[in-house]
Amino acid sequence: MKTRFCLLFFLLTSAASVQAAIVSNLVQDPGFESTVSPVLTSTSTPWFTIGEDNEVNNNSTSVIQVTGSPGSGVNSGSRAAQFAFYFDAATIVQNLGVQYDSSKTYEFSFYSRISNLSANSLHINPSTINASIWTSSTINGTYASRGLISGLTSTTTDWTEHRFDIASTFGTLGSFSGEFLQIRLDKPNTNTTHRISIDDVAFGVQVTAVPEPSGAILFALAATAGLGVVRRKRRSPEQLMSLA
Ligand SMILES: [Ca+2]
Repeated sequence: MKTRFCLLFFLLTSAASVQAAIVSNLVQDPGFESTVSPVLTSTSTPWFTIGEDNEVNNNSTSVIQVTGSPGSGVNSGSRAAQFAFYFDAATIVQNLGVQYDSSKTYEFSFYSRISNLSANSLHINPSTINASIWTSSTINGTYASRGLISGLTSTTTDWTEHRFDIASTFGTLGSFSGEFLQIRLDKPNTNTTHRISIDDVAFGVQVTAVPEPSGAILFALAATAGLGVVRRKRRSPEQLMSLA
């Protein structure tokens, strides 16, 4: 019985270990790998900027693509986006082109890292990021904020993952089912201590997969069945003795 209990426990814990996951990322160019727009501007796609210095003339180089190797300059691939100007505040934006469905569970995540400590004594403000979700009744229309997470920090030593369960973090979004989604990553502070890099943005429907029986589980089921046969066979002589 003890062996069977252990196998049953194994089966249950194997099934419970299946995690919810995003099945398809709705973000285009999530890792900023496209070379089409190495400088993000108010008119670049799929990522564009809002609030850059000198954006009126669309020639600000405040938010750029930087190159590097995974784990250092970039989180993955060979490129990342960077808020390169200490003095400037700016926002990286993407219209996802899909409608929010309040019956589904979504997840929003991205990685950030700070670098290049400024030597300028004016650059004293925290190098933080705000993440927000906006919606509009028409695609590429007028978007309104449906929730904001502010003050997200990272370090110079490693890339930091920021991950949000949409329902609990952006509570007001639930009232806007059917509206088109927009995501924003904002450097709200001017005169920050560091440059801030962003990589691997993900936004998608969270699905808890129904597990297929794995090889280990099938083996355990077979082993459980086999033990039953062995026990019955071993019991037979005792039963014969008692009958004698
Ligand atoms: Ca990348």
